[in-house]
Amino acid sequence: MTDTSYKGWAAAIALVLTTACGGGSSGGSTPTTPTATPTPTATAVELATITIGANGSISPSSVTVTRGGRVTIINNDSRAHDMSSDPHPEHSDCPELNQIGFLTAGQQRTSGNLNTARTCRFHDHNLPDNAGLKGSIVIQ
Ligand SMILES: [Cu+2]
Repeated sequence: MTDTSYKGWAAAIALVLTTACGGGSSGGSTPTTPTATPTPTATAVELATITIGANGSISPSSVTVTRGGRVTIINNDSRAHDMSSDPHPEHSDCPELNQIGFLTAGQQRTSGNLNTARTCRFHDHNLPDNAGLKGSIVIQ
């Protein structure tokens, strides 16, 4: 009799353990977060604007325009800047940019039409080595 009741007791424990183990419902696959696709390429516009800030540096240093587009440079610095096409001192690369030229404090001017798909670089003719006043215009 003792033998039989022991077996029944063990079976009851085994049943409880099995039930407890089967209860886990976790472990579903964690959804992977899709990687956001950054869009670093600038949108080409017909008229881009570059500002010379009070810190004496241009922002942004690169803009993208459509073919035939133009660029306006606004001088918000407290001193004058002479914005000219590269290379210094010939300014022969993109003569359309030379139409911007000398800007007194607060003044702004727009380039001629940039008709060729290429990249035009410019600088401040009076500060040709100032990296903060060098920029590029991508014509698409
Ligand atoms: Cu120059």
